[in-house]
Amino acid sequence: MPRILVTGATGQIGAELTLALRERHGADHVIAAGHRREPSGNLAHTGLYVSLDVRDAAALDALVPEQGVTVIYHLAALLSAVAEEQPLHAWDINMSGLLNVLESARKYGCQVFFPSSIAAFGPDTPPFDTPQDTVQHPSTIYGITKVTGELLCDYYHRRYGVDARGVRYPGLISNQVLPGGGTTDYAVDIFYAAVKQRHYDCFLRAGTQLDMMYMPDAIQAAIQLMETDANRLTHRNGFNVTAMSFTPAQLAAEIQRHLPDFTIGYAIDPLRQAIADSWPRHMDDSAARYEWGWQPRYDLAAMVTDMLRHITAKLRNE
Ligand code: AKB
Repeated sequence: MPRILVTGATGQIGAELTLALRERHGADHVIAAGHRREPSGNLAHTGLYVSLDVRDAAALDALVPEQGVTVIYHLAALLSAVAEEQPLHAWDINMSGLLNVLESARKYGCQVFFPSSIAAFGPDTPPFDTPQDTVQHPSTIYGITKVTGELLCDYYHRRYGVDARGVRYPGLISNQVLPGGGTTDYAVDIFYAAVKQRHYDCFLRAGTQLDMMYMPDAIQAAIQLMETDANRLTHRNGFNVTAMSFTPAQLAAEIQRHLPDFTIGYAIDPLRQAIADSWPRHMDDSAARYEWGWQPRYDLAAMVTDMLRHITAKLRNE
């Protein structure tokens, strides 16, 4: 039975991934580690929670053997827009954190999951059907930490045999934990505004097309990749994965099918627009489909139906 540590467990992916892993392996086998946000709800009540700053190598090095950790899902990181406002801080959290995790994994023989992002690509990358292996050259500090992270994970595998694996996530949409400081956050914010006010002012232009994914698929991708027989993998890190690709205008139109009086306006944030403009429009994820059977369950219509159902219920109970 694996003994799993999830860093960034109070964040957008971490909170749901921790609960999914606890369901799968038993609550006692999954340790949640967070730093900036306090755990709440089921996360706080179902298993062990530790406060951990991933930049603290000594604390991580003590925790891993003490708890007999065999697998680390390393999710603690700053997202794109907030990273652009504090580049040095973003480099520190995103890179020192990953290096510390890889070092502990090397010393104690752990498997590692590292989430990269569409941000690992840049303006020189082919924007449509973006190949698995292509020019990356990201123009944001967040993207630079992601591409460096992919390379570091590959290096630790080649040099030390660390079983490090990862995907390039698109924008993630969750009905539970809110994202913080990302460029794709509009695709979550819009649902709360639609249910509460029937209007949303989007910070990206109407036609900004980006890859997206509903959180249950994102959780499934991480677990499925980590459990795949290593012999099937040609790549290990930075697998392109996507489930849908849409613009704010297309998302608004799909919401209007459920809420006909919903309207959208545009109040462009130049920082986030510039970041979005540097990312691909639609990735080719055939390598993930071929090597480990990646198959998303939610398309735009299914995601919008499920999000509206959950957000409506959540706001009614508040
Ligand atoms: C962000 O917008 O920063 C993230 C991402 C695409 O990595 N959601």
